[in-house]
Formats: sequence, structure tokens, C-alpha cells
Amino acid sequence: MLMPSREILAQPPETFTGIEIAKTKSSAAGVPAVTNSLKHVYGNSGLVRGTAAMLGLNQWEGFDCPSCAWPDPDDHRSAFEFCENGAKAIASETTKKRMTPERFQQHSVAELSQWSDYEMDQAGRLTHPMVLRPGASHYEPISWDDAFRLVADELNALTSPDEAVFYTSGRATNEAAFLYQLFVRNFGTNNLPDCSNMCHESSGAALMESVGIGKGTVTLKDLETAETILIIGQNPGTNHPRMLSSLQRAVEAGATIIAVNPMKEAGLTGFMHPQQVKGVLGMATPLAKHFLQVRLNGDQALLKGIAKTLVDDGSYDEAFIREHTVGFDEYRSHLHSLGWDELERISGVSRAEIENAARLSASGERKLITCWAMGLTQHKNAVATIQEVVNIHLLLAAVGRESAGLCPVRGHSNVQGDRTMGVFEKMPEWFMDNLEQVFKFKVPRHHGLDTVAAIKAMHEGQGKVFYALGGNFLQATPDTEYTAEALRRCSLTVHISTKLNRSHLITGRTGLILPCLGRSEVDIRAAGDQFLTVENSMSVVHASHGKLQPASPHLLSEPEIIARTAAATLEDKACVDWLALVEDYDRIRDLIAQVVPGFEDFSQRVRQPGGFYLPNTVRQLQWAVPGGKARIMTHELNCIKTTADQLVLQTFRSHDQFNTTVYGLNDRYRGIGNERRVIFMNPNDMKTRSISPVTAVDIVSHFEGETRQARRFLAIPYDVPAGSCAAYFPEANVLVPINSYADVSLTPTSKSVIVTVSPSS
Ligand SMILES: Nc1nc2c(c(=O)[nH]1)N[C@H]1C(S)=C(S)[C@@H](COP(=O)(O)OP(=O)(O)OC[C@H]3O[C@@H](n4cnc5c(=O)[nH]c(N)nc54)[C@H](O)[C@@H]3O)O[C@H]1N2
Ligand SMILES: Nc1nc2c(c(=O)[nH]1)N[C@H]1C(S)=C(S)[C@@H](COP(=O)(O)OP(=O)(O)OC[C@H]3O[C@@H](n4cnc5c(=O)[nH]c(N)nc54)[C@H](O)[C@@H]3O)O[C@H]1N2
Ligand SMILES: [Mo]
Repeated sequence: MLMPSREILAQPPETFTGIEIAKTKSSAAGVPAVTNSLKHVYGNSGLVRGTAAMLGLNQWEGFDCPSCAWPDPDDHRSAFEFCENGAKAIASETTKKRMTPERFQQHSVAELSQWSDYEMDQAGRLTHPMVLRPGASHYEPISWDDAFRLVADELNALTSPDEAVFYTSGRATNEAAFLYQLFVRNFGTNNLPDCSNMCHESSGAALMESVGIGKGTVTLKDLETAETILIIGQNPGTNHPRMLSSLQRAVEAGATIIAVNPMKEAGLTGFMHPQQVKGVLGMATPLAKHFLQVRLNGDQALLKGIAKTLVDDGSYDEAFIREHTVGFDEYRSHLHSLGWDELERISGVSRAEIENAARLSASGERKLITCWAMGLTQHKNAVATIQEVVNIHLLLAAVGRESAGLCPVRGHSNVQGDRTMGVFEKMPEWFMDNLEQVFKFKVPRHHGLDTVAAIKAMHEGQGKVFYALGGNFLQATPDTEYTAEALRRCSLTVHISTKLNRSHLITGRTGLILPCLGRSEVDIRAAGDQFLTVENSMSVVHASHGKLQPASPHLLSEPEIIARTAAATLEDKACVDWLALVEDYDRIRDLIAQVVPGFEDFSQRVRQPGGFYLPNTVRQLQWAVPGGKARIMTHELNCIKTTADQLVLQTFRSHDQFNTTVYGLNDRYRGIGNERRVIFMNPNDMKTRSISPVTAVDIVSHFEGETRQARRFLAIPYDVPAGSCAAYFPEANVLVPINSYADVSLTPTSKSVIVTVSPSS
């Protein structure tokens, strides 16, 4: 069993914070959401800074919300274009509190590691570059020049550039991401793992193989005019609250929503619009009319059931299938061979409900949109399951036309843009050719390390310098203790960050924190006030313009940090004048325009209010796959297998967190107050294990003969299918085995962890 071995804790402390249990909510948003967001903003930032921040959010002249990637309306903006959780993200960034060098001096790294993630967020913004010298117990300040020198010396001392790992979190803007990948490739490696590897990689891989583009195919207008919307493996009420407004408009225009989820999430069942009278009075728009309570990892069976019904009913578009697809005959015979008993058993959903969902999808003009997120992507068979979604759309010709299509709902606000900019360990050859042509250096062509491979390489001593553009690698990745050991074996770990997090505490021989400007802050360069750009979940590229005074005069922008790292490291190997590039971000955009298709006249077009859409081949019914036709993919039916005493655990988000950033200790919609160490269980599963409600349990995960343990969680009886349970990440990450990842996409299986649960010893 892998156990914590050092005095510096890699995991959040095991202490309970005093749970308060309330009734679960059947609808989301409304007045409590507004009061909650205002509490967060004004509590943290003070009245003046708070109001300025909120008024700048998602406005044409303002900055992009740093929370999720849900798009803004194309044609209008209300004065308050934000949601409760966007407000929390802003409050967390614009807080008045500061994590200063004095505070670092007061607390050793070992002491800081006793803080909870909530306390770390509450510590406030980082203000100075800080270094943890070899053997030191405390971080101390370092000048920017010395910091860049240190990084350059460590990087240049490596035997090969492939001994360095460059991680990216999806908040980085396009300009930062483009400079970053250019630096990394100019340095000589493709080791560019990113948070996408743990997120929508499965969607990208599935869509790329099936339809030739790794992104969604719908716009907001499509969503609001669809007839049937399938929301599967996604919790929009918490994670994409602004999506609820679009769903409300769709329902009011006549759409039927079908939700597929093991949990009856509040946002799926009802929505009270905080800016409309109805919502303020507490009347909810019923959103999902149909709720299919699938077992964890039962979706592939459920989706095959839908496809089987369509084929058996003859509800498919023969002309479209003939003209645009390959693989139908094989798929049809596969569906014929499947028995309903098996489909019902694996999915946990009845044949009648599945058939009903299929018939709704095929009704009217078959304007079906399917939205999905982590409930589909983080399983072993994730890619195959998502291709099952695509198959249904191809059968119905519900793709590449108005009001219909595929909608993987992205997480981080610019995770999609980062990939467009080349942050990927295996960018296609054409991208490398373009880089080579524009920058005239030999671009490394061998594939780099993704997240899981990078952790393993560092663990084995082959990764020696770890450099992160944002994020919280230690706590976002699986197998916390294993990853911690991997980071400790590095010679140098570097984090470009806005706030303190646990990754800063589990360091290599030397640790560096490079504090940067946040989205909300002004960025003045030699050429004047600058803006940056992002791409949302629906491929709209637009500007983000910070408005507030920086949290500290010592902060640098992300592009400047990258450029100065590059200038210090590459010296005469440099393919561009790095420092000149960041005097005026239009210069970066002009280079992007030369390398990335769809960005012609970038600097000028992105200045139009609302930005511009990137081209999408599927929307033109073009299939960029070999052979030129969309592929109906046939995969064997499978699912995760457990023994009688085992359960399948998903690790998901509470209402008060953004990934590893913990804004508060409540999960309001699920009725949990003031506690994060909880596990939601089926009441019968609790009974058979002699677990009383709200008592402490230990969780052990099982994988290929190995076990991992997470101690002291409170068991909450909850409406989840028998055999399925749920706990929050990052607390439960310690249970996710490093070698358990999705086929093809290699995404850690954070939504299907095999566990046993027993009363705490
Ligand atoms: N406020 C807030 N917003 C966020 C984030 C945040 O942490 N906080 N994170 C951002 C990021 S990076 C991302 S990727 C997205 C994540 O957005 P989501 O994917 O909504 O996030 P999760 O909390 O992981 O929720 C997964 C949902 O899928 C369901 N689910 C789990 N397993 C299964 C399954 O096997 N089948 C089905 N059908 N459903 C399943 C869960 O019950 C849950 O409702 O949100 C983004 N937005
Ligand atoms: N078990 C489990 N694990 C998961 C998941 C899960 O569902 N279950 N979800 C996965 C998913 S979908 C994702 S996307 C990953 C997320 O993984 P990451 O993106 O690595 O994690 P975050 O928690 O979003 O990163 C938070 C940190 O980013 C820094 N930060 C915030 N804003 C900025 C900024 O503007 N610039 C810079 N440079 N830094 C900033 C802050 O220091 C903060 O502490 O986690 C994955 N891990
Ligand atoms: Mo994500």
C-alpha cells in the first residue's frame, strides 16, 4: 500500500470541519445564487474592487470569466453576464488578501501543508517570486532575474531537452499558450502535457477519429433552437451555470431535455433564472423532463440501447448514411446481436426508458444536440462511449445542420484555445511544418509525454525539471502519493501561479513560484495597455481585457514570464526576439496568424465586439478523416466489473470549488454544508456494510492487485444507483491508480474507481 511518507503532506488534512446537512435541492440558481455570489465578491474584494470586477465580466470591452468555457451570447450582453460560480472565481482572484514573503517566512512548508485547500485559497494572492532552496524549510523571495537564471541553468544542465516536462492548465490565454509551446519546441521537446489530458482528451480523440475534428459542432443559437437535448455525464447547475439560461430558452421554445446521470443534479431538474421575475419569486422552469438514472459507467450500454431502438424502428436517415458515412452495416448487425437484458443490467435503466429516449431523439425534424462532460470522458471505455454518441447523431443526420450536433462542454475557460495554439504532446505534422516554416528552426517531431506518462517519467527519474503554466498538478492528477514522489524526484519544480496551492509545497530539490497577473488585471507593456484572447467551448475567439490594478506591483504577465524564461534559456538558439514580442501582444497574434489556420488578420478581427468563429469542417458536412466520410464506429459492449463487496466510485466537484481551488465548504444543491470529506452512498449499500448515516468510513481502491487508501470520510445516504458512490476531488484522488486510464485518450479513470468502503478503524 502506498502511504504518505514525508512530513510535508501531499494530501489535504484528514480532519472533519463540522458537517451540516440540509435537504437536497430540486432546482438550481435563483435568488440564493445571487446572494451567494455577492457575498463571495464583496466579502473578498471589498465593495469598490468587487463592483468594478463584476461589471467588467464577460462584457465586450471587459475580461473573460476565468471560470468555465461556456460561451457568451453572440448578439447581446446584459449588465450582469455572469453566474454564481463565475462570481466566486472572480472573488477568489480579486481578493484583498495577500500571501506575502512575510507570511511565507512565518510558516515552514511543512506547516503550510497542514492547511486545507480552502485555507490556501483564503491566503490570498501571491505577491513576489519565491524560491525554496535545496534543504530549506521556508520559501524566501528571489528577484525575477535570478529566478529566470535559475530556470535557465537547470534546463541547460539537462542531458536532453526531453528530461523537462512543461505542463499547461486551461486558463492560459492564446498568446501565452502559443509563446509557451514555441519556447518548449525551440528548447527541443514536445513534452507538453496539459489539463486536457485529464479532461476532454477522450472527446477530442473520439471526435477526431469519427468526424475529423476534435471540437464541438454547435453554437448557442443551435442549442436554443434544438428539439431534443441530451445532457449526459454533466452537472451544469454547478459547473456551467450560464448554460442553464440557454437550456431555459430552449425549453421555452419547445425543446425536450433528457438527462442521463447517476445523480439527480439540481441544475438538471429545474432552474430559477436569477434575472427574471419568475426566478426571483422562486418558480423553477422544469428543465429535464426525462431523467435516466444510469449506473456509473453504464452509458455505453444505454447509448447502444438508443441506437438499437433507432435501427429496429427504422428511424434513421438512409440517404445521409449512404452519402456521408462508412461502417453502418457492421454497426447494425452488432446492434442486432445485443440483448436487452444485458443492456438493462449494465446501464441500470429500463428498456422502456431507453426506447422512449430514442423515440424522442428521432421525433420532429430530429434536431438533436448531445451535451456531455466528465461523466463520459473519465472512464476506461470513454472514447468508445463518446463514439456511441456520435453514431446516434450520424444515424439521425443530426450533425452538420442547424439546431443539431455534438456539444462536448469544455471545462477551463481557454482549454480549447490552448490546444488550438499547439499545447499538445503530439501536434499533427502540418502544425510542425508551419512552425518550421515561420520560425526556421528544427522542430522536434517525436511525440512528447502526456500527463500520466510525464508523472511516470518523473517517478523513474527521467523527468528532472517540471515547469507549470498555471494549474495545480499535484492535486489535479491521479494517485496523489505516487505523483508527489515523482515531483520530489525532480531537480527543479516551477509554477506560474496566482494563488498558493499544494503543488507549491511538494517540490523538487529546488522549488520556484512565479506569481502572475490574473485575467481581471490591467497589463501595460511598452506599446500600451494590452488585451489577450481566448476561445470558448463553441470555437468563438474573443478578447479579454483586464481592468483592475494588479494585486502586487511585482507580478508579471504570463507572456512576459514565458518570454523571459525563453530568452534566458535559449540565448543564441532563440528562434525569435522573445523580449520584443511581449512589448506588444499584436506581435504574438501576427505570428499565430501565420501558423494556425482560421486566424488570418487575427489582431484586427479579434477587436470586433464578440470576436469571431473559427471554421468548423463538420458544420460544412466535410469529414476530415481518411476516406472523406464520417465513421460509424463499432465497439464491443463493455463496462467496469466489480465483485459483490465492491462499489464504483466517481470523483467529482462540489458546488464551492473550481477544480482544486476550494472557495467554500458547502455543496448547497446536494444539501451538504461545511464539509468536504464525504462519500455519497446508496442507503442499501450502507446497510449491507453496517455503515450508519453520517459516520466515518475508510475507502480502499483496488486495481491490478494493488490497493490505495483514503481515510475518514463521512458516509451520506443519497439517491445513487446501488453499486455506485461519489466523493469530491481532490480529496479522493489518492484512490485513482496511476495505471488506470482510458483506452486511446489515456485520461485517468476518475469516474470509475473500484473501491471497498468500511467503517473507519
Ligand atoms: N464551478 C465550477 N465550474 C467548473 C469547474 C469547477 O470545478 N467548478 N470545473 C471546470 C472543468 S475543468 C470541467 S472539465 C467542467 C466539469 O464539469 P462536469 O463534467 O459537470 O464536472 P463533474 O463534477 O466532474 O461532474 C460530472 C457529472 O457527471 C456525472 N457522472 C459521473 N459519472 C458518470 C457516468 O458514468 N455516467 C453519467 N451519465 N454521468 C456520470 C456526475 O454525477 C456529475 O453530475 O466544469 C468546469 N466548470
Ligand atoms: N479525481 C479527479 N481528478 C481530476 C478531475 C476529476 O473530475 N476527478 N478533473 C480533471 C480536470 S477536468 C481538470 S481540467 C484538471 C484541472 O487541473 P488544473 O488545471 O491543473 O487545476 P486547477 O485546480 O484548475 O488549477 C488551479 C490553480 O491554478 C492557478 N491559477 C489560477 N488562475 C490562474 C491564472 O490566471 N494564471 C496562472 N498561471 N495560474 C492560475 C492557481 O494557482 C490555482 O491554484 O483536474 C483533473 N483532475
Ligand atoms: Mo476540465
